Amino acid sequence: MKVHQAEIVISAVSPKQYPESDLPEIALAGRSNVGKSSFINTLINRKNLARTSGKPGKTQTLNFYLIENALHFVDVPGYGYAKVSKTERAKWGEMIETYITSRKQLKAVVSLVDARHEPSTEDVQMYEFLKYYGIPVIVVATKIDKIPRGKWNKHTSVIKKKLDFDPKDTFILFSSETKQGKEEAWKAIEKMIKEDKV
Ligand SMILES: Nc1nc2c(ncn2[C@@H]2O[C@H](COP(=O)(O)OP(=O)(O)OP(=O)(O)O)[C@@H](O)[C@H]2O)c(=O)[nH]1
Ligand SMILES: [Mg+2]
Repeated sequence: MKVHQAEIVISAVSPKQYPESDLPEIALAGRSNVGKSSFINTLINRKNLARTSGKPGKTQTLNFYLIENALHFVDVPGYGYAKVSKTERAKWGEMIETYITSRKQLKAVVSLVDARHEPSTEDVQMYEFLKYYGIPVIVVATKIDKIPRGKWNKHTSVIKKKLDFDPKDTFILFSSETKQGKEEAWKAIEKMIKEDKV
């Protein structure tokens, strides 16, 4: 998709704040600091529309971005951020769970993992959660620019094995630095948002 127009629509916490729109939605999930906001910015050719930060925990609400009047990207706060209280973590869980299990427009979740490391317990739980609810998943391994090319296959198999990756899902090596995987990601997303429109 060639993106010319992209804007933030709303930062939502509860369902009544979700945009009233039937447009398909693609949500981003992943550990704090893994590169969710950077992924959105890369796909829409913007530097910092989805706010990014070296500090984890930047994104705190469900941020809906309208893209080309064709879809919403939903930037979701990251998990695994240590400096978060139990109460906040519970609120986070409820916010994500409500959104993922109730939003009819949700076509797929882009589940981001850090390409450098074996997926964390929370990464595995997130993937299992999405599979349990039958949500199509696009697994994106970020920061691939930090791994030498000769090790890409090894890292791919470590990630797939730990996640018990379903071969029906899409797996993409990605970098918001080099833009590697950008076209592949758009292709996967476009397929998901078109699938039931035929
Ligand atoms: N080298 C490299 N750095 C990246 C990449 N993607 C993100 N980063 C950096 O990682 C940091 C976190 O990126 P964000 O996009 O803010 O991460 P996030 O997942 O949105 O984080 P939260 O909003 O805290 O959940 C920033 O300093 C980014 O510049 C990548 O592909 N390669
Ligand atoms: Mg973010």
